[in-house]
Amino acid sequence: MAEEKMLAIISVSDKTGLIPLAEGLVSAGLTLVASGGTAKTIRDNGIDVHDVADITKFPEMLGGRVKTLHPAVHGGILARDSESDRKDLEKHNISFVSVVVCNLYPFKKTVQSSNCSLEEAVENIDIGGVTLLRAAAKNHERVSVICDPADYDHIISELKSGGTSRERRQLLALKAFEHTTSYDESISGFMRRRFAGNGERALPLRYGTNPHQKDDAELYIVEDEMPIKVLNGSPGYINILDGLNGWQLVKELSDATKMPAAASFKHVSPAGAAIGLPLNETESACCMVSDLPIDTKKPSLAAAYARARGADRMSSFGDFIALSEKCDELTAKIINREVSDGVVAPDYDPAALSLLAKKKNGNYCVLKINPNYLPSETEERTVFGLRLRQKRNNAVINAETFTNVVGKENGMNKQAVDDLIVATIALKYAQSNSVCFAHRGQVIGMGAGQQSRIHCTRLAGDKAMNWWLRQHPTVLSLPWKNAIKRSEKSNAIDVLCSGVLGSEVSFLSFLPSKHLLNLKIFLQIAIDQWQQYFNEPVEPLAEVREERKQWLSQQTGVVMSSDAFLPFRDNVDCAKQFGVSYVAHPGGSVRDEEIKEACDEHGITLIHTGLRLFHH
Ligand code: 93A
Repeated sequence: MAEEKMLAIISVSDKTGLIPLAEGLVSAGLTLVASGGTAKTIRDNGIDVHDVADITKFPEMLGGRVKTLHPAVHGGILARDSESDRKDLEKHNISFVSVVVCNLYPFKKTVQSSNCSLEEAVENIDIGGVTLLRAAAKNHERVSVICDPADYDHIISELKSGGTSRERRQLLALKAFEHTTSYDESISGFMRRRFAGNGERALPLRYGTNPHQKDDAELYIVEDEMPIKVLNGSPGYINILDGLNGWQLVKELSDATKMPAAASFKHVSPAGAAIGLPLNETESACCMVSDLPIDTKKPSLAAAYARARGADRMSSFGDFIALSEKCDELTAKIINREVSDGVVAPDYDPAALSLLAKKKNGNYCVLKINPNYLPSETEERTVFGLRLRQKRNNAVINAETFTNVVGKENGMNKQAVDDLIVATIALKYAQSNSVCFAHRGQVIGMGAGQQSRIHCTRLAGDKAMNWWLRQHPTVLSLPWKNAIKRSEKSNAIDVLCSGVLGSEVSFLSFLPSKHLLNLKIFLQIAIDQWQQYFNEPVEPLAEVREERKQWLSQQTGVVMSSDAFLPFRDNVDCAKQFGVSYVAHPGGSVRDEEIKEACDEHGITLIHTGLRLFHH
């Protein structure tokens, strides 16, 4: 073969556009060399083409497993335009290759078929083609590499008019590397499922976010061991999101406070989160754990979960739980009698595991996480086919975070600092915007996922108000009938404390009287139904407005944290109504001064954290 002749190596599984491509390459002055099937197709169409064997002097072998893997091919591709490389080629009678056209064995398509055997998959792992693409892409300074039939036309026209530009070759090289990367990902994905799919690297999930997103739902890890083991049940996609967010939350919370921590997640936001501060009698009653022997002197994991679950019992219904420590039997007992979807913890006492494994007819999801697992510093996700990458939010929140008091100091103390840590770490794992109220080591109001900050604050305040009202003597002494379920009690208490029981008629008085009459009847039925839970009639709290207001005004010492700066003072004014005495936000608003004035006015200690904590 004449030394000056430039070769184009063609080896394609997908033969779309092959003939016009071959014609184009010939008319651009290139000599064609192609692998078996590709050469045959070209030749059958009357176009001159050499077999690879013509330059390798070696036949294709092993039934096609070795076609192009030869120095005569790769020397021609990888040689630089330099004196010494030229000499090497001359010495071995090898021609320069200036164009490589290759697309790979259809591995992805092959393994998509449900009855694909391992042998079939293995035979579809392309070696020589990947090597052609990689070599040509590496030597893009001189070689044009084409892996996509959609590029044939414009590359041919560039080759015909003097050759491809360096920029074009760089883009083609990038495309080839991306092509081989995604090809290798599908091979490793297949291998992971086949060889390490029983939990070592991959966990199949029940389904994705919704039941119709069933195919391919899995959790997997690359180049590391799976830090999660499924001890019972079978997690779904949202369970994993809740579990991973919850685990980070409780781990950071217990690291920062040196106390056991628990979180109760729903829809990827904490409905409750707490450290295991011993509960007082009222808190025990509100959290519906008065009957259990939870330590009243020392912090405990049981107290942490009782608080996390007790804060907003309505939102925690069907929660996914995270525990910072080995789950003991007492904590498992609390979990056992609640409606819940699953739990993640570093370990389980045998008695605890045996209780949990029986829950939900044996389907309760129990995950064990390796507490020493460290994720990589960057994280990635795909949205609408596009990949997003960022540094992980590894901001550490501890007592140091709350040292910058910018307004009048009104008595920071250890409890306030711990509560600020609880509220702020909870925000770090709550969907933004979010504002969180905490008191005595637990979240008492989470306002998450609102686009307007004041709505977050109102929502958090509303939930905090609910928490306070649940401690009202009327609520604590409700004359329950026997056999009312825990979830029904929570619901009935929520109706009572939210003030929705029959109290909404007045503001609807603009309605035509006919409708109003219907509505009154409707509400009366609701009240009657509600009264069915009790042995004797209960007077709704909302109807004793003054008493309600009076009760709420006694509450103080609450902390409020915000995941981004407070834009207006209305947030502070609103918070004050719910007993907030400490406000932490990043600061940096144009109205910082106005916020400070509002805090000073209300006797609230204001802290700038300098740390924005959006989470999505
Ligand atoms: O089995 S291989 O990995 N061994 C090789 O040496 C080799 N060289 C090219 N497969 C190889 N190829 C692939 O063959 C190409 O990537 C292309 O997909 C296919 C084209 O084969 P044919 O020209 O025989 O139709």
